[in-house]
Amino acid sequence: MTGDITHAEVAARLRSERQMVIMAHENPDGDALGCVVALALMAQNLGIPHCIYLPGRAPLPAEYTFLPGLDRALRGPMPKMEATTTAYVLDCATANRLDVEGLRCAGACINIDHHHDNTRFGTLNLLDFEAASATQILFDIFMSGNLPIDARIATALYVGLTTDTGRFQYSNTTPAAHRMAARLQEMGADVAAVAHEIYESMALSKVLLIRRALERMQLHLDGGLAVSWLTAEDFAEAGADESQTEGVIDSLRMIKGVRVAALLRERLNGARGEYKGSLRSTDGSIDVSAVAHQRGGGGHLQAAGFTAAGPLEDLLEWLVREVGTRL
Ligand SMILES: [Mn+2]
Repeated sequence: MTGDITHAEVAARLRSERQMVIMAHENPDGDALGCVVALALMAQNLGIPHCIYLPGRAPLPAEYTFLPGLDRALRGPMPKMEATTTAYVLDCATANRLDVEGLRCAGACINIDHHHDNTRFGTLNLLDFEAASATQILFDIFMSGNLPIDARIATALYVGLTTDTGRFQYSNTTPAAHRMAARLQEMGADVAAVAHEIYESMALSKVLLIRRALERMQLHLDGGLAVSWLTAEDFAEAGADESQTEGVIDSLRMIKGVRVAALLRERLNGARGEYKGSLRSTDGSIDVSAVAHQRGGGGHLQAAGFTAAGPLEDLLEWLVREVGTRL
């Protein structure tokens, strides 16, 4: 049975939880990590036993490891849950990459998300497609229940907001997003420190990856599509891991005239020759999640992803064709 739950109802539940497992999607981004940290800190402040679980084993993106508590996150197989445990799944459009059987053991699974293609996999679902980030939904939950947001929680919520809006540049940067940012700053979020940690502390290995991606870049469709790719060898040469790919695509999307940017990267932990594709639409005129859906992926209208088997040449050809029909 799935049902909808309101912000206030989640806030009320939070005050009476006995045990929580707080989780997000595989290859978590700034929003997913901001969510799990903010909710874990709230659980801690409320005195609720809890843990953070992040599926997969790949290292977490280094730019977010300043957030407190991520070093204690459980990785690999999902922790065993009991009927007294509530699973909170954050910023996660589907349960595909989660252990669905393991989730069923929990007393309830609360799905809190803002992806428009969310599959409503929770026993209770709080979906807000207008929210700029999933941390915005958490913020609204905390505010509706008068749950005190301290400086550390404010910082974690701000991390999700600033990364999912592309530093308040994307079209999802609503007045509500700016109002939330202002409130978080008043609550103690250090916006300059966050910007420094996330955007001005880049590992050299990541810079080398970006350099390689730019060297490789191809422009197609009269400059409307910018594509590049990174192989396992590229990662080895740069001394980089998969978690350092986040943000590489931004160097492609910023070029004048580019309406869709695409990056294909070979998976290092998956099957050899399998690629993860990231897609960005710069002006929102093309729904890149529809392109990603063709290969079993998904996401937002302007930011989507998929995983597909190679060969690389076929994937590149398919991308040019698929984007070409939509430009
Ligand atoms: Mn998000």
